[in-house]
Amino acid sequence: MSISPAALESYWLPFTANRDFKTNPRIIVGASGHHYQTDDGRQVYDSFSGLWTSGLGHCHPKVVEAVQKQVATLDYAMAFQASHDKVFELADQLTDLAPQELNHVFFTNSGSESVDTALKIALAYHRSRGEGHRTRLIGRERGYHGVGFGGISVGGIVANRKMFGTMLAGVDHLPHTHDLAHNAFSRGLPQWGAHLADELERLVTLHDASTIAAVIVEPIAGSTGVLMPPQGYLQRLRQICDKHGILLIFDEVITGFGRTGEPFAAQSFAVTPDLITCAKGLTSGAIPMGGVLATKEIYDTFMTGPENMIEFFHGYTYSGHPMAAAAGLATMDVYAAEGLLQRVNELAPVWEDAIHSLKGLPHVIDLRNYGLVGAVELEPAPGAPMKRAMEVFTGCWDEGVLIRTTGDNIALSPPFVIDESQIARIVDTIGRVLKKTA
Ligand code: PXG
Repeated sequence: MSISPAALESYWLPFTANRDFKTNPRIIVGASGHHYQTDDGRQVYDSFSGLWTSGLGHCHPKVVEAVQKQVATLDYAMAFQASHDKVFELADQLTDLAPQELNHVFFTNSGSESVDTALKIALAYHRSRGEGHRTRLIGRERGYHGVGFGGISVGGIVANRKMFGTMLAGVDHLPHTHDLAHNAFSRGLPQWGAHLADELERLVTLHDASTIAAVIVEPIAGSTGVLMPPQGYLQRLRQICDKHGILLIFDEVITGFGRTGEPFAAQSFAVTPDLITCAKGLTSGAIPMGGVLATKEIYDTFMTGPENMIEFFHGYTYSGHPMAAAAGLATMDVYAAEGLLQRVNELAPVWEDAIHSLKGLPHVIDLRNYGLVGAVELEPAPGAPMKRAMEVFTGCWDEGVLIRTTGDNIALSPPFVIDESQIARIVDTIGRVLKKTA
């Protein structure tokens, strides 16, 4: 190991069992393509593309070159009342990729900032239209929308919420859509559950539409264990939002940029929200960056009042940072030049078969897939939730494959450049480790 135990102490790791990690650290010292290099000289296959980030694989030469060039040309540009050339180009490319109606973008530095920005846009939009009484935000159980106070308020993962007081007032939640009794082992989108969107009508009846600003959901819920939307569910949410003048926000921080075989899941599922949050794949993880895509209707609503006045009192020092913009432009180039969306669509059936080949292995109670996203749900060990999944995680790490676990779910999101033999390797490794898991 390259770092002494004492030298591990100062760093407080995010979303990590710090004491456990520090007794058995997993230290990554390099990356290239599909693999991480560890400090003990091993190559580990990255079957999670960073944290859903690195669809191009790691250290793509075009992204590396663009960032190196940018830092030597313009390291930072004042972001308020001034800007720089690259970010306009990126905004154009991004809005070209997005559903046609979403033709403006506000840049942030992360998914959490994108979510809080989108919630603020929704509230301010209604207020600008004289509907300042629409202040209520609706999230969903098991939703993950980052860690800002807005994001945890609309989020629905109890561990992320319970320590942090009352959070935002006036938030309610839809039920989640995960139901093993009806949908276990579904391939692609499950058939049962579209009616769960009707719970929004119940919330409208309870609170009155005039109090509700927006509904936010992940098209595919990622962090909570990879939950696919039931067929027709998102369409139904859209219809109910339209009926009641409620904005629909898709949090596409993990689904954005090709994971579902289209630039955005909104396009894969043919449902157009009013706002889309994104991050991660926007720069293939190389430089932190997020964004909120908004419709012209929303943008234009802000563009009123005296022209010398700031229209939206919100933004970050690093909004549209030059290096992030350069990384984003290079990433967009590579998506197009290497036909990566096409590749996701070609690989998706192979991926689906590979994931579902794990059926029947010990502890496996569900398998889920869509595009290049996969999940294996395990029966929790009696009285010890998460233990089994962690055992599989460390077993796979020892065998040279990095997977991600959340609760007793294994989540997989390999790089788009994966090939069939590497898909087989991931699944074979998980299968072998599962057979050894108590
Ligand atoms: N929204 C969604 C839907 C996300 O998945 C965020 C917001 C927050 O993004 P930032 O950049 O602030 O972390 C996320 C982040 C996992 C995993 O294992 C998922 C995320 C982050 C880390 C791990 O599924 N998603």
